[in-house]
Amino acid sequence: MNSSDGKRWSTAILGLGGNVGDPAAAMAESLGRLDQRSDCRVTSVSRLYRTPPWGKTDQADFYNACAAVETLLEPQELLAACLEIERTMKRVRVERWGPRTIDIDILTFADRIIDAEHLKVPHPRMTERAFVLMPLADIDPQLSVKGRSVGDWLDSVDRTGIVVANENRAWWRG
Ligand code: A4P
Ligand code: MG
Repeated sequence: MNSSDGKRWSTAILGLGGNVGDPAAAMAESLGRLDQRSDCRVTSVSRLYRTPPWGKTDQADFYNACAAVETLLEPQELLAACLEIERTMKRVRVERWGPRTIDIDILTFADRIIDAEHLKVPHPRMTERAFVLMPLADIDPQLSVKGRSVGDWLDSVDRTGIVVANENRAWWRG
């Protein structure tokens, strides 16, 4: 599939999370904003999960989800679009792995491997994190990441405390 100016559609998978305010609403709004762009379309969204905090554990539970996005953007441009949405959602960054309104990570971008200063794809920590792998398995358990399927990676991580907060995969639609 090509657009008129020769750009190609690629499929990227995003990981979304937050634990301040109303994270589900913030994630829904973020996905809506991406989907409204003419160069992005949200094609598949996972169930919504509530997950215990990973890393820095003395903070509120997170909500997490994943979404597949078809895009004409280059990876760096998609990152810029996600960061712009994060800024718009008034994300306040205080400490690493600390509380956040909305965090959007690019987990994969087609089968590209990117090791730039401000963009690492696949996301370096995604295969250790049940809060990423569980929603990702809703979208594509067969997806190969760093030589193993998402389903295989999921079998190797601790899923303790993670619950489905919304079964309805249209949870993000307004
Ligand atoms: N960056 C590099 N690669 C990427 C990528 N693939 N996608 C750069 C997005 N950004 C990428 O991002 C800081 C910078 O990383 C970006 O500006 C971009 O240039 P950040 O998300 O603020 O990174 P961080 O918080 O310093 O580190 P990290 O490890 O990315 O944090 P995470 O992964 O976002 O983790 N517990 C639960 N249960 N659920 C969560 O969602 N999230 C975090 C934050 C901690 N604990 C959690 C959760
Ligand atoms: Mg991040």
